Amino acid sequence: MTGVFWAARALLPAGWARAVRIELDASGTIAAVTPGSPPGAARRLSGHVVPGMPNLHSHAFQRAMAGGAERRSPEGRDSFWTWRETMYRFVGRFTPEDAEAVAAQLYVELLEHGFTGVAEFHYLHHQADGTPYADPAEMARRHVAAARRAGIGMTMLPCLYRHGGIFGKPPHDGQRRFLNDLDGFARIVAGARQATAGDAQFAVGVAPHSLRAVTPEMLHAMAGLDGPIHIHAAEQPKEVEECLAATGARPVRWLLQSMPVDRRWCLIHATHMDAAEVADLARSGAVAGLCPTTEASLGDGIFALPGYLAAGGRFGLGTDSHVGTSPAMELRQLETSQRLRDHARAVATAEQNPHPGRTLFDAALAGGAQASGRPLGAIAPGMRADLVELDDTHPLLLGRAEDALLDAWVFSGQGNPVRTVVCGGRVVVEAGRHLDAMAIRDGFGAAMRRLMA
Ligand code: NGQ
Ligand code: ZN
Repeated sequence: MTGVFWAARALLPAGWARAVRIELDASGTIAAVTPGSPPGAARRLSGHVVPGMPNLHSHAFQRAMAGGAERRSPEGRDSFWTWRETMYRFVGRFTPEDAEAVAAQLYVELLEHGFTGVAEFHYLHHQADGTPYADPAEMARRHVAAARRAGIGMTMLPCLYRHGGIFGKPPHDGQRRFLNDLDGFARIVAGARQATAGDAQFAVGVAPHSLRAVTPEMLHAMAGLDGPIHIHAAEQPKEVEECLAATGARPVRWLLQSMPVDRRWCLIHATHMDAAEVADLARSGAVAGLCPTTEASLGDGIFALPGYLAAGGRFGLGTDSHVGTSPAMELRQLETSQRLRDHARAVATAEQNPHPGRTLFDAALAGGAQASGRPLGAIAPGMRADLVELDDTHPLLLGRAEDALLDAWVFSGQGNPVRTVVCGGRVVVEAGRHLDAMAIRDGFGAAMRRLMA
């Protein structure tokens, strides 16, 4: 893997720099970064190079549903909960081959848009009738294989799903493929660790699905395991009501007061918080895992970004159900939903950071890296060599540079100005196309024909 890249401009931790030489070690980690260097024999990236964005929340199989679950149901009154029923019917169809093919296509699309890592919140564990596969980690391994094929970095988060409502309600029939006790869950974690051992492109963490799916005892046990810990929290008003009725506290408040929530934790969505929860989640050092296009698609609500940022809160981006697959689109949705609610502009800015594109991009890199539990999110020695070159001759970006170019990428147009993507030192996207895009798309096409048959 040892190699050298040269960037005409690169976004470094200290800011934009010119003529930057980036040297890698054999494992695909950055060894040295030297601005003001001649290109020499290095591979030249003549555009603006930014750190690859970590994607902190994915259910890869849902890529096969994206755009296909928009129809009104006969009863009307469609919601997150009716979408979930559709998802439960669809999830029954996936074979391991389908799951791998769909995940590989998703990971290609993420790379082509500038995501270079994915935290896979993985709960599609068992056969359609709920029986574990001969290898209980079969499905986890399929996702690891898809990540290797596409060349994206991964934080594999095996998910514990045990119940169908807070705390200990019986599971729903559509949840059969997800269910484990702590022992079954431990076998899947062990399989995921074995499949990824010694590979710097991977990390393993844990994911209690939500307060609807595990008990406080299970949460305590999982908090004692290694790696990042991710949980869905307070996405829908109904969850807040049920948690209040069961515990007397709102979900984010319950987590903050009952669990050792700190930098290891990532609360996915955290949409419905009161002002005190916003401030206290920010103070905890945990990451809010925001999935703006999915949250919009599912009618979840709008995250309390101004108060959260003012309190020093950390966030990262997930694409969750994959109706969007681009970091720029997620950031646009995040900022513009604040504008719609507050009748304001340039929300995620400060006097010393007047560009929302840059402010949001920096914050999402830092939060995404923290929640991924891998050395990501900066072009600096010791970090993975995850580089995204933006083509500054693309019509979307022409005439813009540096922070203003990030604003243009995030806030205008539909085109994709990502030209080259390097992930863990390997060039995976060239001239805007993933190098294995055609073969992976063929596999995805075959899987879609089976799934829709
Ligand atoms: C999921 N997705 O686990 O895929 C969930 C739906 C649930 C989102 N929350 C299922 N966006 O939360 O029960
Ligand atoms: Zn999710």
